Amino acid sequence: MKSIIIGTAGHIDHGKTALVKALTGIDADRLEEEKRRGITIDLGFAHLELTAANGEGLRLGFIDVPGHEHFVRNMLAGVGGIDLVLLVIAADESIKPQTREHFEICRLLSIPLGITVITKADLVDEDTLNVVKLEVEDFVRGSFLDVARSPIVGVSALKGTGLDELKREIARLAAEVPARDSEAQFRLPIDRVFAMKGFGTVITGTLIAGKINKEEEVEIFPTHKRARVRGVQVHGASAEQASAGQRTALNLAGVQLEELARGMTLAALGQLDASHKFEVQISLLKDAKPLKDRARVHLHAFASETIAEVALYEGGVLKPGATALAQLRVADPLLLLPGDHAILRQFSPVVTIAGAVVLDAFPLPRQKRDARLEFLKSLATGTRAENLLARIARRGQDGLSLAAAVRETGLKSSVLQPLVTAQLEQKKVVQAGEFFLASQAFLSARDATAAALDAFHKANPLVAGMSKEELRDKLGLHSSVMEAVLAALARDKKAEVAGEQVRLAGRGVELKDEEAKAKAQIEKAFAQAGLKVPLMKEVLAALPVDKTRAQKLVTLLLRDRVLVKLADDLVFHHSALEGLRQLMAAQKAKSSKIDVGTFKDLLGVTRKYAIPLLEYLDQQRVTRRVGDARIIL
Ligand SMILES: Nc1nc2c(ncn2[C@@H]2O[C@H](COP(=O)(O)OP(=O)(O)OP(=O)(O)O)[C@@H](O)[C@H]2O)c(=O)[nH]1
Ligand SMILES: [Mg+2]
Repeated sequence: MKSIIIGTAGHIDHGKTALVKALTGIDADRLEEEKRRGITIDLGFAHLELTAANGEGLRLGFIDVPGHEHFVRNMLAGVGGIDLVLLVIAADESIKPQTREHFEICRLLSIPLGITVITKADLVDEDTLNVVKLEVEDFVRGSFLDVARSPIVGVSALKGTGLDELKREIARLAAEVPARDSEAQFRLPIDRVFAMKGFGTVITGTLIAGKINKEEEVEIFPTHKRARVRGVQVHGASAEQASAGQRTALNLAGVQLEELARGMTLAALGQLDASHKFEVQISLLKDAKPLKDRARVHLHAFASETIAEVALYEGGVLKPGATALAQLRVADPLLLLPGDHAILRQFSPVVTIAGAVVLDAFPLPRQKRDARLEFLKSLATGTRAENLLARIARRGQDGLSLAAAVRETGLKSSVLQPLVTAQLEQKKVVQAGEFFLASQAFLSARDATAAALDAFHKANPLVAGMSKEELRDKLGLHSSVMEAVLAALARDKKAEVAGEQVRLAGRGVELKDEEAKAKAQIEKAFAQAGLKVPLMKEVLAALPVDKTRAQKLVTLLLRDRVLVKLADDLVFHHSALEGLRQLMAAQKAKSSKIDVGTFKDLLGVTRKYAIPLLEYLDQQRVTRRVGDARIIL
């Protein structure tokens, strides 16, 4: 059975609620104040089942909106997820201000389908009805409601005339409603929150993407709170699952009523995220005032509402009727994804002025303007695969993880993975651990690595190679990317990797035989001495090489941290210091406090050694000095 969401739109008192009731039998004005004042204030809901001409069952969910100009915000909270609009115009009043505003909103939101309904047909004679029809025809010309595509139906909710024709037209158009994207992560913008006796917390909304199941763990945005779906209702009946395009009510466990509000969004746990900045394409209405760069506006997207600043990318002012790329910086974080629509209303006086389509919800902070614009323009026209490639490419040498791709696109990883695999096969993309890099970016990371190694060898002719850590810091690469780059260089025999050390092939110090022997001799002398280290000059004097070369060998050993210098002429082998740490750990079991005397006795060394060693331990946070003694940490 196909599920369709139908919204009403139109000026106050034109008969929207009466029409919904005539069609469904349900009074959508549920608030006491609405009944008392005879107007709609907040969203109302109703449902109806129809059979399409092809025999398919149709489940229609109605969202009835208020027409009053003060409640356009509530209208906006309902209209975001609809498939089809009934633009209601009373025959005795014809087109009025909110007829225009609601119609513009529907256009700006790119609502695909609609029917213009002329209500209260019983209040006018046939000539007047025909005149109103002509006016309306003119009004909708060129839009999605143009009579070439979309009917105008005259009805009387009071007398019941025209209702059958309207149902027929709804059933006909429902067949044209495109299936919602089931490959997307589920998102449910919350439009109502209430407590139900015996059930606890209930939220309702139009499921705009994906599917949601009973017992599923969900995340609430922007607060990141979690909840469990205890029960699902679709169009008022219990269900195991709700899918995109259905009016959905969820009974939530693990969350308090006060932690939920209209405007929040439910989504799959740990998959998506809210954002403060959105790259959008803005379309300014023809009769709006020019929109200045940095203007503040009210932003409405699905059921949410916040204040946003509009930063125009091209030119300081957007002319009425024009379209431009812009960044919206919102006061409260929102969960929006590419393709989502928003409505902008002037800050004051509050009137609808523009629509915005989200292109990207996670702008890179330091991307250059030209690259950014090129990226956004390509997103506006690209296929799913092309856009994914553009998203990978814009990350340059940082690459894009699958998790980040899910967050940016709202698609499931099961949809993205095959796209990435194809791009890996086509060599457009290279994988580096959990990241995917555009081939070009990977190549330049590779070249930069080779250049950095070359520079290192030139500056340090006596050093065997560069440490990976230093190389990574220098290039600013993530360790996964670094590893993949080094693996690629090694595969091409351009570099050699030994443990934590990297060198270009054929570069780095090649110690001559006697130098290598001398180096080993120094190391051995210190390793065997433990903490009672010899004087460096004595060790060096015994070597088979001259003094300057011997000194350079010591530099090498210090650089590679084989030897550690604690003070002038006080050098230890790293293994001796490691042993000292273990000794201190064992000592701690006996007493957590140690004075210099005990330390000396424990190590069997003189004060000359004991003091620098204790200072070393302090610095390494193995001990902490308290007066003359130390606490072992
Ligand atoms: N004669 C006649 N009266 C109608 C018809 N439809 C609605 N009305 C009356 O018009 C008044 C307004 O109708 P509603 O359905 O509440 O109008 P609405 O568009 O929902 O108004 P808001 O929600 O406040 O914007 C009520 O008194 C209805 O009884 C109709 O087809 N014929
Ligand atoms: Mg109403």
